[in-house]
Amino acid sequence: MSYIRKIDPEIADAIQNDINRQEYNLQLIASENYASRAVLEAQGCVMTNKYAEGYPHKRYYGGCEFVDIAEDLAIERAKKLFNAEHANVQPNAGSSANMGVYFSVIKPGDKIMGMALDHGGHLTHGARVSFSGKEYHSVQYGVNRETQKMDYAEISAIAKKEKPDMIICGASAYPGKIDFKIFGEIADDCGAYLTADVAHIAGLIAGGVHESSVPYADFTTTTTHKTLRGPRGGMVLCKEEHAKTVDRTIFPGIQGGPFMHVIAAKAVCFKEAMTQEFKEYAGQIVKNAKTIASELINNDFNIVSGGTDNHLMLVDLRSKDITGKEADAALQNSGIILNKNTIPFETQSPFVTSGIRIGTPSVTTRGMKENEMKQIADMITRVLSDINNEKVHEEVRKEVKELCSGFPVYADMEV
Ligand code: DSN
Repeated sequence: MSYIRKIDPEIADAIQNDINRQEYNLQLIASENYASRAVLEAQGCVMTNKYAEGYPHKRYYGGCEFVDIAEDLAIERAKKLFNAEHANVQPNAGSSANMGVYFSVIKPGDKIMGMALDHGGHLTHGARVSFSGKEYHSVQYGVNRETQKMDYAEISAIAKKEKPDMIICGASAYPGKIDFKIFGEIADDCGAYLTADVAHIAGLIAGGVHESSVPYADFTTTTTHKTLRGPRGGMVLCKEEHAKTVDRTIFPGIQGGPFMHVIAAKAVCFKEAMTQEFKEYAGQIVKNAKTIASELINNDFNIVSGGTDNHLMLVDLRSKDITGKEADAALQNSGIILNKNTIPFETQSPFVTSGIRIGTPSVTTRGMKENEMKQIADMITRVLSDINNEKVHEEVRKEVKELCSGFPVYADMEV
């Protein structure tokens, strides 16, 4: 990346510092990952220059013959990877994928039913502050107070009473498996469309570790950069009967020129996700998350719902008398990067929170396994047990750097 340094040293420094930050800290943010060099190269390529409004072979601009190859490959691979009838790979983000689906089949004022944000849902699943809560009449479901898991009987009862036009399942901070088949039945029973937003677990589905939503949902939306480990972006998968309306809604409905460099990188990501190595990666993500959760439970932490079946867990810090905000800051100062997170039935503000979210996609990409997870759980425990002790932070910072040095990912990258 020598050109950046010549032209813009300030940005070169910022990028170099972020390379070092990513390399020598433990990335435990559940929605982040390390994209491969092949994905990064595609995302940084000359296709960024190309306008290609429209779809492959039906563009509004000349010179699209090579970006057409990239988009055709991305579409075909996405369909194969997820066994889907139709794929639209143009959404720039998960939020625009969701917007594209809602705008396709429901009208402003119609009723949507998604999981509440503080129970693990996403902003675009009907939260008041998002377009989804403003444009639509939003009703929300949550987890059961006792089990802290989805209660399908209760979700079904809400659906029967509210008769939503669209049900949204999928979550950003839910550590359990989601039963898409039951959601399909609930949606059928009340005549609603079902959208499964699998952004967090798309890599687990692709790797065969979690059941796919595709057979049961009218629409499956996802981002491509979380467990799927591709470039930052979104995608819609749907039944053939909805293909035309989804395509028309994504372009020209809500987006203009697609990011062809990102679409090329999505194609690379889907190819990588079809490999045996990726299947093993997806399995290891879950094994790693289970190891951290059980170690933290042994160390007397409360884990929401008692454990995890996916790539993340939520630690309820109320019994430790510390907030998510304090824990997040102390861990960051020790080289452990994660995020404060609301827990079900949260009483603190979203800026403070009672919990933290821990995810294993990034550390698993580095090649870390159960032994390293035990070490990570031990470091988290030491920091959170003596949260203001700068000496502990310093010790842990050193251990984190040593651990990361043994599992290089971008160490040879230079700007
Ligand atoms: N912001 C993402 C997350 O961290 O879960 C969801 O889009």
